[in-house]
Amino acid sequence: MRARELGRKSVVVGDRVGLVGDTSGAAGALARIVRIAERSSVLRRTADDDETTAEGRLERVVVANADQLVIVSALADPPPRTGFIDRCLVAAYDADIEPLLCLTKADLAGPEAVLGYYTELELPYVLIRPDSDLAELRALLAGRVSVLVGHSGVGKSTLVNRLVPDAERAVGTVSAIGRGRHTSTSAVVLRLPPPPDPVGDPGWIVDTPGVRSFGLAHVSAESLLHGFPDLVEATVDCPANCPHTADEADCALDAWVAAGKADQRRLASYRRLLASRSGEGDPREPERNPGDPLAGS
Ligand SMILES: Nc1nc2c(ncn2[C@@H]2O[C@H](COP(=O)(O)OP(=O)(O)OP(=O)(O)O)[C@@H](O)[C@H]2O)c(=O)[nH]1
Ligand SMILES: [Mg+2]
Repeated sequence: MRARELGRKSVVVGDRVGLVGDTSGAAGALARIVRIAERSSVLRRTADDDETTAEGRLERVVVANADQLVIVSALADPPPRTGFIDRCLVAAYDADIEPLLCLTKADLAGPEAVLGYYTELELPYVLIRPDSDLAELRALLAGRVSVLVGHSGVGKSTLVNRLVPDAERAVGTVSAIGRGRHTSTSAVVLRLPPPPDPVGDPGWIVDTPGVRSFGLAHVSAESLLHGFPDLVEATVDCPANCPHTADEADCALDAWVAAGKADQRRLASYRRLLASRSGEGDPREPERNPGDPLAGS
């Protein structure tokens, strides 16, 4: 229970709290949350990108105190969307949380197209198939609080059930994005089991409900660029206060891409996000990149 003295301060998954009362954890035990510790990180998303709309101002805290954002994308069923992954990267860098790309359903399709898109980024990634060994992933999760985010049906809960054998997270069937049923309806944090030869902290993992898009109204236009470390370096050659939009003739990003130093599709994705923040994007498909490796999907 929350103590009344907390006022309107919300408690979110990942918060470290002070408790009084029966902290035995036994069935029926009752304790009160009297204090919320200062958060080391806060991962937020908004319902929409435009901060001038009510939806854009509706901000949700996904998780507190996460060290790692595990961006879960299926390689097929549902198809990967680099636009969505790019948004998650922006949110991660903005919140100072390290990103890890987790490509699931590697038994159904190869990762080449998605990985090709991120060549210049040196983004850490893991490939998951139903029979894959999870030792590499466990090593990346050790000692940290990691939060899984991704569309509905990409296999977040399936993965959590494999990582934490007694998790018993419900898993669903895949349906069309946006219209689909979301199997998981709330976020939970679970302790990862200790390895056979326990050394150190195995870490914590947060399973979250699938999201259709990752709204970034809370991220300033300036901070958006931090989600594109492959582009950042080019902007030292931009004129002062360059908006980096396609119609800015002197923007140095075009020459950077023309010189082969970054992928044209990444620049296009960045500019789509810029446009989307000012309400010019298509709100129905905010996560779709026309230059997606799986165009037309
Ligand atoms: N072929 C294949 N199917 C998988 C894999 N991982 C998960 N699935 C299937 O994908 C479906 C959806 O999995 P879930 O774990 O419920 O997906 P989720 O991301 O938790 O979905 P939400 O809770 O709605 O956000 C299930 O039918 C899983 O069996 C995989 O690596 N390969
Ligand atoms: Mg789930």
